[in-house]
Amino acid sequence: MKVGIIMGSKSDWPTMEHAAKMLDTFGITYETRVVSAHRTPQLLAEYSSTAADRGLKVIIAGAGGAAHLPGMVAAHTSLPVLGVPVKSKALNGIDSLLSICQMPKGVAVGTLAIGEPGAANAGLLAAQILGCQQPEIFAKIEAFRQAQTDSVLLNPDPAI
Ligand code: RP5
Repeated sequence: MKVGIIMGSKSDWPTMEHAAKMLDTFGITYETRVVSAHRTPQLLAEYSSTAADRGLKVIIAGAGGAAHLPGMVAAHTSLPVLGVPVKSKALNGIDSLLSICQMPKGVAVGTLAIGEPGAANAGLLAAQILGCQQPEIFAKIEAFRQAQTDSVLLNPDPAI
């Protein structure tokens, strides 16, 4: 596995599966786990502190509400951590977004958009990070982007 996709709860999966689907697009292997910052703090410490030794290159971490998971994972590993703010019921994910993006200086979390687009883009960004070292992944990303461009240019009339 090259990427770890973790989330605070099973209830985050409908959002986080979009990260997995994006990695599938590029043929990148990953593992998926529920790892909660507040319900399973010891598992969080173990998972993130052993991630690099287990061969992971990037961790995608999604959580909602008071979303400490990505920051706590980043505190335990020097691997790049991509945080996905899961949409919460009370505040529509604004709470998740601010919890994840406002990391104090010195420990970085790359924060994506709230919800499904953020999860998909976390998968894409993980692929781009891996693509810096792996030309075959880089080529797939270039093809993916070109296909998006072509689909717009080939159908320029929004009324059709
Ligand atoms: C967070 O609390 C999870 O990431 C999830 O987004 C939210 C709600 O969790 P559940 O109550 O659905 O398990 O820890």
